[in-house]
Amino acid sequence: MRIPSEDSFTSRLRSAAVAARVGLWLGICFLVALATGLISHYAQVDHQPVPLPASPSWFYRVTQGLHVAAGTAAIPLLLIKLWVVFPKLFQPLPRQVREALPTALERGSIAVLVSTSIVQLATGLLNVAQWYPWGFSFRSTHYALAFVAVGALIVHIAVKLPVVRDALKGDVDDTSHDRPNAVRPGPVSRRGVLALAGTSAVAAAVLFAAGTIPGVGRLAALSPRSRAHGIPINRTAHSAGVVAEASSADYRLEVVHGATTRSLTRDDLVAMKQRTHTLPIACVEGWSVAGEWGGVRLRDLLDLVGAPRGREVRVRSIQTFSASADTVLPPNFADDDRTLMALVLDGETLSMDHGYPVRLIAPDRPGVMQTKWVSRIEVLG
Ligand SMILES: Nc1nc2c(c(=O)[nH]1)N[C@H]1C(S)=C(S)[C@@H](COP(=O)(O)O)O[C@H]1N2
Ligand SMILES: [Mo]
Repeated sequence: MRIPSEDSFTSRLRSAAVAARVGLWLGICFLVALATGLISHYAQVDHQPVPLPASPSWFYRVTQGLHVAAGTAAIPLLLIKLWVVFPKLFQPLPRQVREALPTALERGSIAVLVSTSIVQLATGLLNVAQWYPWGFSFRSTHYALAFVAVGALIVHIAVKLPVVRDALKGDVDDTSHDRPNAVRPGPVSRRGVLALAGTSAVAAAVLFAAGTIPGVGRLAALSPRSRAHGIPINRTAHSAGVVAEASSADYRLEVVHGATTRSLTRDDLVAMKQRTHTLPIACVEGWSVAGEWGGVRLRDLLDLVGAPRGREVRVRSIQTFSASADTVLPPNFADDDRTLMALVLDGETLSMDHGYPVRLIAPDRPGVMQTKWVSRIEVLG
C-alpha cells in the first residue's frame, strides 16, 4: 500500500478557513474547561490557604456544569477538526536541518496536544458515565494532563496565529490558504460543516451534560443514576457497606472539640432546633439537583461543645476507604447558617441511600464533599 501524500486529499472542506473556525470554538471550550476545572480542583483541596466563598450556593453547580458541557461539546469539535487537518499528517519535513528542526518541534507539540486532548476528553466522558476502568486517580491525572495540554496548545496557537488571524478575517469560502489541488466539492458546503460542528457540539453538551441543567436532566443519556426524592444516588448505602451501622440502635453522632465530646442519638438531633434550606448537590461528574434539606445547623452542634467560630471542622462518615469518607470544612463553611446536618429531604426522613441517619449539606461545595452517613464531627485545632 502506498502511503498517501498531503496532495492525495483533495476535498475543499479540508481548508485552513474551516480549521481556524472550528479551532476557535474548540479553543473556547478548552479555555472554559480549564478555568472551571481549576475551580473544581481547588474546591476539593483540604485546608485551602484562601477558602472559596460559600455564596452564592449555586456557584459550583454552574462552574462544574459548564466544565462538563464544554468538555463534551469539545468532542465532536475535535473530531471534525482532526478530519479537516488530517492531510497535514502527511506533509514531508523540510530537507534543511535548520528548517526541519522547528517544524519537527511544532509537530511534536501537536502530537502532544492531540494525544492529551483525546485522553482528557475520553477519561472525562467515562467519569460522567461513572465508569472508572483505570487504576490511577482520575482527579490528579486529569489535573496534571490539563497543564500539558495547555502548554502544547499555547505553542500551537503561537505558531498558527498569523494564518488563523488571516483565515478568520476572510470569508469561510475564501481559498487563499487552500492547498492548490484541494478543490473537490464535498457533500456539504463549508458553511454546512460549520453548522454540523456547531449543532453536534450543542447536542453533545445537552445529551451528556444535561444532568446539570434543571428541567432537561431526563435527557442526560450518559448519567442514568437511580433516584430517591428525585435526587440521584451516587453510592447506595448497601454498596458503601454501611447499612448495619446506619440503621443500628447504637448509632451515635460524636461531636468533638479538644477534650469535650458529645454523643448524640438521632432523636437528640431531631429534638434540637430544625432549619430548612434549599441547596444543590452538584456532583463533579456533571449532574446537579437542588433539594429542600431540613436538619440541625452545624454551628448549633459546634456550640454544644463550646467550639469558637473560625475553626476548620472535619466531618467523618461511617463509611471508610472512600474519597467521601471524610471532608474538612473551611471556617466560613463550618460557621455558615446554611450548613446543615440534614435529617430530612423534601419533607421526608432522609432515605438510607441519601445518608440516613444524618448527612452533611453545605452551600456551594462539590457533591463529593457532601458526606453521607456522618458519624463524627471534629473541630480542628
Ligand atoms: N460517605 C459517603 N458520602 C458521599 C459519597 C460516598 O460515596 N460516601 N458520595 C458523594 C458524592 S460523589 C456525591 S455527588 C453526593 C451525592 O449525594 P446523593 O447520593 O445523596 O445524591 O454524596 C457524596 N457523599
Ligand atoms: Mo459526586
